[in-house]
Amino acid sequence: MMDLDMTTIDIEAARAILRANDRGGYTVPTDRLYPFQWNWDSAFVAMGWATFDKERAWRELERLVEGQWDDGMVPHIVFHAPSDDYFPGPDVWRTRHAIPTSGITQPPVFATALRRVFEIARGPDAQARAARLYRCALASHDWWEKARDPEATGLVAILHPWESGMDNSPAWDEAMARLTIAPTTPIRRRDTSHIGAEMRPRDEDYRRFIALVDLYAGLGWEPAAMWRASPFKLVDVATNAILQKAEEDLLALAAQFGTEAERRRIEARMARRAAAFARLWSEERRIYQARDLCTGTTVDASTSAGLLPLFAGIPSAGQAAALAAELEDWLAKVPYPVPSTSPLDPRFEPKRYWRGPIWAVVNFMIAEGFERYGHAALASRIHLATQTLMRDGGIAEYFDPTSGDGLGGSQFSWTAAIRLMIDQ
Ligand code: 9WN
Repeated sequence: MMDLDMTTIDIEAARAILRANDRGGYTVPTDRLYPFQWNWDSAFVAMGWATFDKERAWRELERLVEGQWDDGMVPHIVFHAPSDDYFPGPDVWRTRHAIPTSGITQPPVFATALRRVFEIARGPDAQARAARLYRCALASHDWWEKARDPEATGLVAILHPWESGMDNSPAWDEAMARLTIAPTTPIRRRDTSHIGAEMRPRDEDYRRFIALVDLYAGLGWEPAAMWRASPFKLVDVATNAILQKAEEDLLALAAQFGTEAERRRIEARMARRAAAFARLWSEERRIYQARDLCTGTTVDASTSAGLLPLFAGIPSAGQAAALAAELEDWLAKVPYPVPSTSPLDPRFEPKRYWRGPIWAVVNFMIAEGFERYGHAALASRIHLATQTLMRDGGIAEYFDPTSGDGLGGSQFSWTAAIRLMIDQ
């Protein structure tokens, strides 16, 4: 257990990071490396702000939806102010939104954040603000259904690894290796001038990331055309689990802000998705795995995404126990939970981004998931490890599960937000 003074210092440090990364109502993930507003970062960050500055929590969500498209998509980046520190910028994305944005999305944590902010940050105008943001969240979930599950399978697909938020996960290796398209945009990486290249995706990954951006920009970012043309169509476990949790939170908000027809629509989607998740379960691997819609095959990679259905209450009690046992096997190999790729997988790399390192936001969702299933000891072990990692390794972007070292960007906003949320 940490002593009280240490805890107070940690909390002050976490709050100071959010204040320092505030750019006027929105929070950058960290200075220089990520100089804009990112979608799922901001959702977590809003929940962090809600623990000590209610007004700022609301503003974070409101500023994110300034970037929402007419069709309901909430983009993965909103470029509120220009910066040369990041590639690819708005000139590469070539979208036509009034405020420049990227043309793809990210895991939809928004409705979960909205519910939490509404519960914590009550105030005179909370009702009206929540009612407006409920409409934005609903439009975004409707977009997911229409644009990313046009065949009504119950599960949505991502069309770019950046949409998963777990950009270079081994789960995307095979699909990315199959890509035959080349980028037309010259690659001018900025990330490796801020962070050691050994901790970032490889140049080959960037060529493929940008090749997909160029392909979709050429299609005017039109969802149906993208769906038809995409050579990368993956049913990501994390995105679907996070969407299912967000639907649960949206449904709770709909009791107050929605219509009967909207509640029925959300419930129907949830029932379809819950049933469809059975297709992602691997009895042999004891984990959920992605599906590649281009090949119709399961992706045999065990990653932390595979544990996230716990967060949405999807597994049976038996499957939850199997997931706990699987995680215990990983933790026999590395001392810190939860590595983003199984340490038993030959593709595990403890320092390279989503191929091994620990991310505090993922830990938070997995711990909440185990808590939901009554695996309280495992849940608190994960929460405590997240706190320890931050205390010893700094409030970093991610952490090495073998050494506990803080890696990537420092003074990182969503890591700070999780520090504040764990303490609640
Ligand atoms: C691309 C901001 C974002 C996170 C993602 C993380 C990383 C961007 C990048 O940083 O992605 O979106 O340039 O590497 O993978 O999850 O939202 O923190």
